[in-house]
Order: sequence, then C-alpha cells, then structure tokens
Amino acid sequence: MKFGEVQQSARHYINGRWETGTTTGISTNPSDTREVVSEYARADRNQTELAIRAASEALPHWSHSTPQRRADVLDQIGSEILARKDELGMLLAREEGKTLPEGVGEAARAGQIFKFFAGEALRVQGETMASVRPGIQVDVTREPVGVVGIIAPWNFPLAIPAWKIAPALAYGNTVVFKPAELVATCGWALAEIISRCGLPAGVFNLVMGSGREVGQTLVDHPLVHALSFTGSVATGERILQSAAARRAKVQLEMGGKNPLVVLADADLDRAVDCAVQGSYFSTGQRCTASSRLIVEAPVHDAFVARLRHRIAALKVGHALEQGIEMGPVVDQGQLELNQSYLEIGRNEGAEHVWGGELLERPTPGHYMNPALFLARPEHRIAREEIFGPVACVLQADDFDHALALANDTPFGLCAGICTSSLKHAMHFKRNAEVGMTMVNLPTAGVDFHVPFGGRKGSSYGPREQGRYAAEFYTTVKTGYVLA
Ligand code: TXE
Repeated sequence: MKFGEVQQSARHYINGRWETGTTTGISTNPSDTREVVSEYARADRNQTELAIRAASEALPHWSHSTPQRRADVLDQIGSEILARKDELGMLLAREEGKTLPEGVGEAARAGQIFKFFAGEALRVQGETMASVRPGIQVDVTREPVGVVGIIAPWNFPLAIPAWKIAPALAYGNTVVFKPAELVATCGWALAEIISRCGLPAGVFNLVMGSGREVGQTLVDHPLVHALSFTGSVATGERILQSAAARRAKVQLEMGGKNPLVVLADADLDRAVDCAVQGSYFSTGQRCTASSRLIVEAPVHDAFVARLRHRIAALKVGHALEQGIEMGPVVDQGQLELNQSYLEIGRNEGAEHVWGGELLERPTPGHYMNPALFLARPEHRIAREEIFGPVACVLQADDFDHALALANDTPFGLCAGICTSSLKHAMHFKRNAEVGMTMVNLPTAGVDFHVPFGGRKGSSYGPREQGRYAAEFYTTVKTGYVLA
C-alpha cells in the first residue's frame, strides 16, 4: 500500500491490534477540499483508556528490554521512513498543505530522528561518584519515566510525533500517541510503520480523536506518568494545570512570536532571504516562524522594498504543484483567523505593505497571499502568535533598541539576527531571552540532534530533541552501596 496516493482508511492501533473507532472523522486536502485524504477512526474515553492500560501492562517488560533491542527497533523504523520518504512526504503535503519538497524533507527528518535515537538507546549514561561517607559507593542511573502520553499538533505531522515517540521508546517508556485530528492520516501512517518493526504489543499505541475527549483522558489518567505536548498556549496551560494537580511530569511546547533583527551592517539580500524563509515558508505555520522583523532605521526602507518585491513574486498554490513555494493554509478556521488579524492590523493603524488577499486557484483550497505590515510594538499583530503567512516590520533606532524590541514579548522560543558585526552577534546570542538563537540564518529550520525549546511563555519543562531529551523521558535514581 502506498501512503501518498490513495484514499486511506485509518484505524487506531491499540495493544498490537488495529481497531475501528466509536465514530469516524474525515480528513480533507487543504489544496483541494473536494478530496478526502482519509476516513479515520475517532476514539471515546473508554477506547483511550484501553490504550492507556495496554501501555501500562507492556511497561515492565519493555522498560527492562536491552538497549540493543530498542536500538534495533528504532533503526528499523527510521530505515523504513527514509526509504518511503517520498510517499510519506506526498501524504503530508496532501493532508497538511506543505509543498511537496517541504513534506518530503519533513518525512526524511522524521526518519533521521528515529535513527538518532536508535544510537541514543545505546548511550544511556549514568554517573559514579565517591560518597562523602567512608566505604560507600554512589551511582546515579537513569530509568524510564513510564507510560508517556504524546499529544501532537497539526503543523509538523511527522517530525513532531517522531521527536517525541523516538526518545520515549529509546529510553524504555511505553507510548499512547494522539495526533491532531487535521492530520490523523499522517499519525496513522507513522503508526503503520512502527507496528511492523518488532515492538511487543502495547508498547506503542495510536488513538485518534478530539483533544477534549482523547487528549483530556490522557492528561487526567493516573496510569499516564508523563505528557509531552506541542500546540497552542491555551491548551498547554490547561494541560499544565491538570497534570500538575496529579503530579504527572509534563513538557509543553507552545507558541512563538519570534524576532528577526536586521542591522544596518547586514548583507541585505541574505536578510531578505532569511525573512522570506522564516516568515512565509510552510505558510508561516511554524512555531519558529519569524513574525516580527526588527529593522535598524538606516536600512528599513530598503529592506521593506526588497522584501515586498520578493513576497509579491512568491508562487502560492496547490501543495503538489511543481514550483509552488507556499501551499494553502491548513483549514478554513486558520484561514479565517489569519484574515481576522489582517483586519485587526488595519484597524489598529498598522500600515499594510502588501498581500493577505484570498486567492482563487484551479482547485478549491484555503489560499491566501503572504502579507506584510509596518507595525508598532503595541499592535496586536506584533504581539500575538497568528500562525499564518503574516509578518510585520518594526523599526529600531539602533542595536540596543532592536534587542529590547526583540525581548519585548511574552514568548521566548527563538530569535535571529542578520549582521556582519561579531560583537553585536555575540551580544545578541547572549542576551536574547529565548531557547534558540540564529545568526545570519532564518529563525525556522533547526537540526534534529540538538535541544529544541524556549523560555518564557513558549515552553515549559525539559527541552526536546538531541541527548537532552533524556531529561524528560527518564528519571534518575541514586544508589548507595556499602562495599
Ligand atoms: O491547537 P490545540 P490547534 C496554535 C496556533 C493555532 C492554534 C490552534 O496559533 O492557530 O494553536 O491550533 C490537543 N487536552 N498552535 O487547535 O488545540 C489537540 O487535539 C488534551 C501553535 O490545533 O492546542 C491537538 O492534538 N489535548 C503550535 C493538540 O492538543 C488537547 C502548533 C494541539 O491542539 C486538548 C499548533 C485538551 N483539553 C497550534 N485540547 C506551535 N506554536 O507550534 C486540544 N488538545
């Protein structure tokens, strides 16, 4: 069966078996809303509890499996994803609306993440220390946290689940995975591969359905020891309250309002390139998108003119069409939200530079032009995460002002700067109140083998990805031995 081409019927994967749902949902193609991508199973509370119990029962065995066994499973999953990256990328493009090259790139990244954590399974480290008391040996070892509930968003339907599922399994945890409903088929495709790579029944479970029912059941269930969530701030906060009340371990990745600072000494072509890629690629639907372009006064007008020229030439259309640079918005709700922010921007007095119009294409889809505004720091379009192809330029008097503007946000995911000054680049790296900084690079686009996450309102709990993922997916035990 090829993932990319035909209409799929997607079932849950619970305790090693494929199960129909209590109801079904329909996933459609945002590039052509007449096209059904799948009819997928939707679970209720009872079915979700079955998956949680299966994960709980599988835990003792899997948590004691050898690192080699886990490495082999993860390596096999990674190999199959990489071998099928074109079909997976096509499915992703059809269901989420990323362009085909973006979809294939994301699928490849998901495969690489599984390969990386195959290696990490063999490298679980501890410490041995001298005791402060005579004759005693002390060691610190890492153990799995237990059953992990994984709640994923729609914007990276393969990579985000991969960077949560792979470390969870690598460190000996069992998993219940709930994809976002808009991209249930991608979640199912990932599960279909995982189901054939040698895991015992119950170690990995897929349950699709609503956040309110499936997600909330995971959040509240006493058998779920840890929750890894990526999504909106409002949902993240709700999950944090519930998880904290029952003392479950929790990791949240939420929004961003990331700045890209452009100093007067920057290579302006590169700066415009960074802005286009960071603000508009993937239709601006990335938590790392640069939606605030903070530009030093001497180059402000030249930068805006060049950026306007570039985005006016961006090719917007069907995600599978060759040469398309920006696909559709993911769904009607997000399209309306983006449009409402254009209105808010205009009403608050931000200057509309270009774009934002709804577009007609040969197929009915959620198409809009990329939009650019000149804004002031207090404008809502400069403060709130929109999650669409809408960016604004803020003018800065000098470097210090630019840095202050960059940090003037409740979010703290990432921040970029374009400059030829080493001094300013280093100062910015040190003083930007974020989890990730980029110099002369777009804010979006990160490696998979290093930590990912932010500060302030963007993130909560230990970082994801790279070897730092062990902080969340393991718990440490201190052992004392009188020899
Ligand atoms: O997010 P939700 P949505 C932002 C972006 C977007 C907005 C809404 O601004 O416009 O969020 O997107 C599950 N208990 N981001 O509605 O609701 C839900 O089913 C447990 C930014 O998709 O947060 C889905 O699987 N789970 C972000 C996941 O949570 C619940 C990426 C995310 O859904 C739940 C995505 C509950 N009570 C959206 N309610 C980024 N910055 O990366 C929902 N869910």
